[in-house]
Amino acid sequence: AGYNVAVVGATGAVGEQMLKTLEDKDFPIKSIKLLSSKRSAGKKLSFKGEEVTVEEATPEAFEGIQLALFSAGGSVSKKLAPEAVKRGAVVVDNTSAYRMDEDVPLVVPEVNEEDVKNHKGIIANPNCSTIQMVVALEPVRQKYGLKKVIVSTYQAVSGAGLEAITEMKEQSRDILDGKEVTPEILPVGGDKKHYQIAYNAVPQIDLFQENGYTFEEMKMINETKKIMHMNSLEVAATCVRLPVETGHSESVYVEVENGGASAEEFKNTIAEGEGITLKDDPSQQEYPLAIDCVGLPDVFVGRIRRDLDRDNGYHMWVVSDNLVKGAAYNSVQIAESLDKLGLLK
Ligand code: 11C
Repeated sequence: AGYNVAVVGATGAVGEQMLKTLEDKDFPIKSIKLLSSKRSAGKKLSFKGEEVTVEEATPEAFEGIQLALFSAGGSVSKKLAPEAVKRGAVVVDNTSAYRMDEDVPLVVPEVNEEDVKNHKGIIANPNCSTIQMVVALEPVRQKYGLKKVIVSTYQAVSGAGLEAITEMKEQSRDILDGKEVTPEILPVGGDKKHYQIAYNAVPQIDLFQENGYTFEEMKMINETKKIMHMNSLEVAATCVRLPVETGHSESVYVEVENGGASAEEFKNTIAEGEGITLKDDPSQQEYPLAIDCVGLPDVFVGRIRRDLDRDNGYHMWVVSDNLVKGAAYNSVQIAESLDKLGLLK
């Protein structure tokens, strides 16, 4: 028993985690097809101890596929997700291509699992920095109601792909060796200028929009409202890239409808949230660190304080592996929800 599954973008940073998560969670699989660009086709990857040859992603490759997990960039999803759907597959898409489409549910199972029922072939997996934030916000919303969120991020280079990791490592080495560096990828492959990421902090992730916010910032704003079904929620974001390999960190300030809870009560509320591990003990210098969350599926929360001026304001530090809960793990959770609800044919 199990499903015929395709993983598109199998050779990328997220693809690698996708295969690992499917293995770890023992998702019911009858057959697996690993798809990629023509360039990476022919590579061999291991799945459950078997060697699988990566094939080129073409429309015909989706014949007989019931579930397709896409993580090969927006243009690939735009071109091939409809082809997979046409052939009967349900697509879980990890790019920004369809996230804001009205017909496409945008799902974080801890928050809005039921939305998968409204799918018309495609379900979108949110942006990594959005996912970890809404997981942390959900218990707060349930208990106190949400009014306003202000987030500043400290994001890892793996969010920009394997090449960005290599760029950071090579730059670090070159700088220590006293060599000159020539940035070529970060902050954004497709933008006009590139800046050094090693030993630096870069306040640009993705391209600037006309309103002065970057696309990453607008994703955090718009996706949060959509996932939480809260159009009137006030959200502001500033997204910054740091020379961290994996694990996004976020400073989140939240104002709730019903204030007054002590920091201790607020901590207990967070600790009970689904998918959250509270790590918060200043007396022992205990707080979430990016390097400690690598490879783990949880969202880690700490540094919880009540605002000093507003009795409905709280501050927290939210950390998660951007390739795991931020991408692959959440996609596989969506697949599990589809399976559980009998939505995979
Ligand atoms: C980053 N958040 O850290 C981005 C990567 O929309 O799925 C994920 C891009 C996306 O650069």
